[in-house]
Amino acid sequence: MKNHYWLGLLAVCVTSGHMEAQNPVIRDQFTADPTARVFNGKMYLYPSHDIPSPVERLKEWFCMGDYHVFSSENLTDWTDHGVIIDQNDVPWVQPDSYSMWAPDCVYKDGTYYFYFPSTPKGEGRRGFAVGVATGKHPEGPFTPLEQPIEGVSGIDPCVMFDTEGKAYLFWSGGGIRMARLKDNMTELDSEPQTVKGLPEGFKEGPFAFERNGKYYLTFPWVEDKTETLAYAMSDQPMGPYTFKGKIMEQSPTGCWTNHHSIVEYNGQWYLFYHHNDYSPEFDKRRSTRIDSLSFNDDGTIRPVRPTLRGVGITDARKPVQIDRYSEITPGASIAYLDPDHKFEGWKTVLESENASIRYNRIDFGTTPAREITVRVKSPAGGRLKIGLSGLPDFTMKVPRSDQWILVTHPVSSAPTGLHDLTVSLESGNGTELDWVTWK
Ligand code: FUB
Repeated sequence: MKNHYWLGLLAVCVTSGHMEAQNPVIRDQFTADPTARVFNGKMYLYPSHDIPSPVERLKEWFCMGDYHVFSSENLTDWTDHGVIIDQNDVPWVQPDSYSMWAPDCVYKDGTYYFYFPSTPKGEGRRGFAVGVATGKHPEGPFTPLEQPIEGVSGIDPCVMFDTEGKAYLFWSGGGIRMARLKDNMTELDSEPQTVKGLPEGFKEGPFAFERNGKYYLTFPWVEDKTETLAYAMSDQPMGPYTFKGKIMEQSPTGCWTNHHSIVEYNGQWYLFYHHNDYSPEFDKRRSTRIDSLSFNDDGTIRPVRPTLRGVGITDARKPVQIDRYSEITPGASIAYLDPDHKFEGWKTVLESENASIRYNRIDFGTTPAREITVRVKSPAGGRLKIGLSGLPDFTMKVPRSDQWILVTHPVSSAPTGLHDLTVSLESGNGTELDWVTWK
């Protein structure tokens, strides 16, 4: 996005806190441990906020000092509502402890309850407590309670409601723990207990939910080297739970953590999870991804394959970042536009003839598109074949250039509606593509 026109567009988007995205979905900051919740017909995202550590002791560890909340109506365009809680505004949190780990947020009787772990104040205090902040709107403002929840020692709080509307708190700390919550949502209503029936091996990040009268307890689980996402099911909110298997395998790139939430929105279930897309060299700087999730007839969860394309429909009139591909062939690859500034995003590299990349679900609307523009760099010059599903392919010439240039070509098929795009290299080995758009 180095071209001035698009830099201008980006500046408008960023100043209004507005981002459009595939995976990762938030593209201007790190967003780990994504808890997604639907409130008032909108998707809200409550992640933790990884930052490069300003303090020496956390240079090689997790470092988070505040929480932002994001919202979206289409899972493609996201609004950043800014900071909702800062560590130094919470009375019980040790100042500058930078341990605002995975949060949750739920609604009950007119109030939004935001749950978060952190390091409690006190000389030599170790470990985590879980606090609550309350607000009248999902995007805040939230007011933190004076003290953390008594009896909870650990991280990764998650609240589940049963079919009667009773709330349960799950968290991790020496296994996965749970207790009933009182109606005030801020105190335990039962002795904490460790959830039984889960597999051996490290587990954290519980996310529990109810669907069709069945209770699901899902959690990151180290089966081999790094965290998979796994789950157990029960007919009762407090168990006994029966282990059912994995939802997502460990990452082949070695990112040690995964952390997730599962939510239904407009009739489709989604898995929110994280990966270190913008920080491949250090896995404590993570970013939120979303992929679709579905269930078998018996209620078990179908495994989810992580994708870059993610979910949602992309507007043909905006830059379509085809490096977030649906499918890629040998000879095509992706790379950072600028390895020193990874938030600038990625490019597609078409190394050899016939290499191609496909990007699904582009919306051309009802007004036929008349021309395509490609941001491209082709040291050898060459030809691209452009295919839109259901329409005839055409080729466009790309002039020789060592710099990024915009190349525009007429589109005689006048696309409207939804199409999948395939871009293939006819000639010009080493041609690079940033994005594609239509007018
Ligand atoms: O983000 C810090 C910790 O990493 C979370 O609390 C864990 O679940 C893991 O994702």
